[in-house]
Amino acid sequence: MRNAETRRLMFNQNFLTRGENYWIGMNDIVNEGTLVWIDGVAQNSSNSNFAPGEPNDIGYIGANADCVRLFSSAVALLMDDIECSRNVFALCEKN
Ligand SMILES: [Ca+2]
Ligand SMILES: [Ca+2]
Repeated sequence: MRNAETRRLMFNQNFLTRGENYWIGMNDIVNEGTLVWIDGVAQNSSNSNFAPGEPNDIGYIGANADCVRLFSSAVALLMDDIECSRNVFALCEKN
């Protein structure tokens, strides 16, 4: 999910169901405001694609949004931080 081309292909092929959310292995559980991928790689503008105004540490029911979802908008796959307690699908990537 770090690769923009991969996300573009997935979007074009309607790989994700519109309206569903998918964990992608990025969070700021350890240090609020410092997002890292599950393997320790730091989040930056080239390995992520957040929706406008995100990440904002706000989820569906308020603050402490520490896990990042991927979802299909009308124009692209976008990221947003939401509560880690949400029960959503998960995307796994093989090397
Ligand atoms: Ca957070
Ligand atoms: Ca958010």
